[in-house]
Amino acid sequence: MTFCHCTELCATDSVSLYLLHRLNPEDVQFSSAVLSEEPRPVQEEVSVSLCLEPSAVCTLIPEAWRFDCYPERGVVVTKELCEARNCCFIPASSPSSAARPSGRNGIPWCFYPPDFPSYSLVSINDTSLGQRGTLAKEVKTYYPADILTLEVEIRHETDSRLRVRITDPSNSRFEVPISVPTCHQEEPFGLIVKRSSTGAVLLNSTVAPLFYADQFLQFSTSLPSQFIYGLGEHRSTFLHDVHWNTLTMWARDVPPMEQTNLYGAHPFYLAMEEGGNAHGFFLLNSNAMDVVLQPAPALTWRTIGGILDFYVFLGPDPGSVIEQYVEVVGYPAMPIYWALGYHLCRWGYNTSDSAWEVVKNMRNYGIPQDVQWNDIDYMDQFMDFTYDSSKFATLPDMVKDLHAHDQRYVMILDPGISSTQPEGTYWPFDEGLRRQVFIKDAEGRTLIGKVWPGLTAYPDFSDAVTHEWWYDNLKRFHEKVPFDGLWIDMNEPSNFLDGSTNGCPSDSLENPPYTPGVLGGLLRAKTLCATAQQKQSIHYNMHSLYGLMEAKASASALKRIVAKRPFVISRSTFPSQGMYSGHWLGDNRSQWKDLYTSIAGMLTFNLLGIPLVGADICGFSEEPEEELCVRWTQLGAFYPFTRNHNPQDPTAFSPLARTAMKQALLLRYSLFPVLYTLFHHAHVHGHTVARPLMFEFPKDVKTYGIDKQFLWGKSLLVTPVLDPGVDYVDGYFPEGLWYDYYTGYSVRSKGEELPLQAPLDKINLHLREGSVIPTQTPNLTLWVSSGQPLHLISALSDDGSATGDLFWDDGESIDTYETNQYTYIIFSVAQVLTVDHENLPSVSVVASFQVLVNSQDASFTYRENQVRSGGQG
Ligand code: MIG
Repeated sequence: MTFCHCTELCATDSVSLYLLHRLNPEDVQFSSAVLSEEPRPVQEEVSVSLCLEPSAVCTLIPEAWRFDCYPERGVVVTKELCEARNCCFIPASSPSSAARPSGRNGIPWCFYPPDFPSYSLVSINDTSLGQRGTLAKEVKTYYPADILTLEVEIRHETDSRLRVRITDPSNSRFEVPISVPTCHQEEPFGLIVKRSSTGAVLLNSTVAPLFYADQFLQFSTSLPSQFIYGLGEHRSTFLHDVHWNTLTMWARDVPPMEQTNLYGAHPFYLAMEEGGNAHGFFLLNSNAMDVVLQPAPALTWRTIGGILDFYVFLGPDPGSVIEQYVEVVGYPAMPIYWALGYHLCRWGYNTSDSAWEVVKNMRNYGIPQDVQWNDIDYMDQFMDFTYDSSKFATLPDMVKDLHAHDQRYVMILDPGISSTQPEGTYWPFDEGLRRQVFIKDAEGRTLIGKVWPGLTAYPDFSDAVTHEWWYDNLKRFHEKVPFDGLWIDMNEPSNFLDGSTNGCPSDSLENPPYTPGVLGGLLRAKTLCATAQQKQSIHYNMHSLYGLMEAKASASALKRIVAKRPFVISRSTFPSQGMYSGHWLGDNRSQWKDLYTSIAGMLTFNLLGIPLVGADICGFSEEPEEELCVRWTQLGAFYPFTRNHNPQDPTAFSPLARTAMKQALLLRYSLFPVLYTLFHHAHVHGHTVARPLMFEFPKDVKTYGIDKQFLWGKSLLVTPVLDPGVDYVDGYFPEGLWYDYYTGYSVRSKGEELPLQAPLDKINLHLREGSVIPTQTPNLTLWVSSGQPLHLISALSDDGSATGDLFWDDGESIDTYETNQYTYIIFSVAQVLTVDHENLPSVSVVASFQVLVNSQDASFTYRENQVRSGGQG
């Protein structure tokens, strides 16, 4: 359909087809095609003048509504260049944007006029689930291989999920090879999705032209608010800044910094609407892309390949949006129980004995530890599936000792396989060559890059043959070192060279007409050539899927080897990753700022269906101050995945600091039943584990930007200290009754910030009214502590009631929920006023337990007359 904002005055050939579909009877009305009633504020004016002077039209477009016509970087965009694209050129008013003739973040000087050519809807037919139509455009734009005819398919897949696919009917294009619920083709443009109950416009693509050239696909939409979340992986606040903020996606090995594409790519956002409703948007596309946020508010997807295939999730509350998203990309795996314990890691133990020493010290000090890790220094010359037989001679003994103490061992693996060992001496490479598992260059030779072991080949995890080879390697190594889990690093994939030892060809894949704002300016920067060949497609399309596919191979191999739930932690991630692995937030620094940003990172990954996530506790690079490391261990005790990866472990600090860290970890261990149950709900329902406050209080706008506090599930509020030298912290308490976890004292909040005492040995924790949580006496490992008796803590609401639940199983068998090998208990507590035989009134508490054991009912009720109300009871 044409991009035309004026139905009346110049709607000559533009289709005024206005389709209305009931998506959800109550909720949403959806229309495709040109619609001109509400879209954008300036509409009236624009449409009037459109039929007048073209340059006058340009001046009528408010700066916030300019859509960038010249996103190319490194070009000084002049009036001439801009007008050659038939776009409007007006230098921006604010001085701060003067720096940008072509920069990535600022008000565009060169922007689309309202009549810029776009697609018209030339036909549309009903299908069983929606419509299918044809889009056509008359003029080609300046991007090569512009596709003039497109097919669009709109499917109302469920009551809460709309899917739109726009494809090229005459050529098949790359599609992301992950299994999403099956659907067929095409998409629309000129799309408006409106929530009927409120009138909120969730999506309106008529605000800018649609592009669909071979290597330049662009789609813009207005947003109903400035409250946008998700769009990983980036270092930012939890709430994204919409003031000309470009978020680039292309998996990249780099220490997290703002405005930079990081390890993973997640083209999904959650948006809040007025009144507390929420919806989500997922673009199923793995190519390098920019997502541009601008203050209109509006958002532009700009990708350089694949198709436009997107989903709209209608919520209507934030938690439901995530459930609906996770239903499409895949539910996160239920972690093995010890995944939720404390993990200790370090790059540079240098010997197995020194790693072992730390384990023993931890035990001596009574500090909980479930898992010991090793980084690349365990390997022989950094080669996968080997260990240094002198410095790490005692590694097998250490692993044996860990197992004897109910502890586990995890080691790192990098994808790069050394390619320079004498033939016959390094099975992984020899065998890999034989089975042809490695990624090839454009000419079909094994592509060689450089990583820790020196020159390396890269396994192609998009090929099933490679999965089998990976399994064989793991199995052979497991016979020497019986590891329990895997840490997969460098899987962007990272390369110390750009492309390969032979460089890369020069063609339109390596130098696309438009390159998103990737760090280094080239797709091949610190990774493989875009032209490299993988089984399922060229690396240009597959790049950001590398970590996902390696995780999938690793999880399935591990499952076969240990016959338990596989534990894998991956650096690079893509949608559906949660099915195979967790994630750590990469190479942070030992700085207070990194402590703070870790919360946003953790919450974002919970939105992305990868709840098993945490940052390197105490920071990865630099030496932490003791105080920082204490505060970090306290916050880290509430990361769903808790790993210290710093030269300093808890035993390295003063007795005071050590004790504070120990307390924090014991607290986590005592809450294991709560955490484990939350993971069950993530696995079965797609719930978040670490949860933003706004998920529970979506009508309270004050919660929308909170990223210094968070919840576990619906009821445990965590308020960490994030600043040096303080013994108090301000925390926001949404309206209601909150109980101090340690004292049981309650505060009633009207929805306000309250000061809390926070000496060095305390992390503030509050229990929301109406909740019951199960706890256990902690011990040095989760194996032991999970065998302890259960306690219930009830935080009664005003009417004396509270509820909670517990999921329990053997902690490690595969698919216990799916095969009914579990117990699930719902606790409910009610205060009942009774009158005894002497007519004396008394209050008793009745607790009922709805119990399911292996799907059999085993419920019972319990009455007690003397129960403290509030706090621990
Ligand atoms: O080039 O294995 O993010 O956690 O310690 C650096 C060494 C490679 C990067 C990982 C980090 C790990 C380090 N690795």
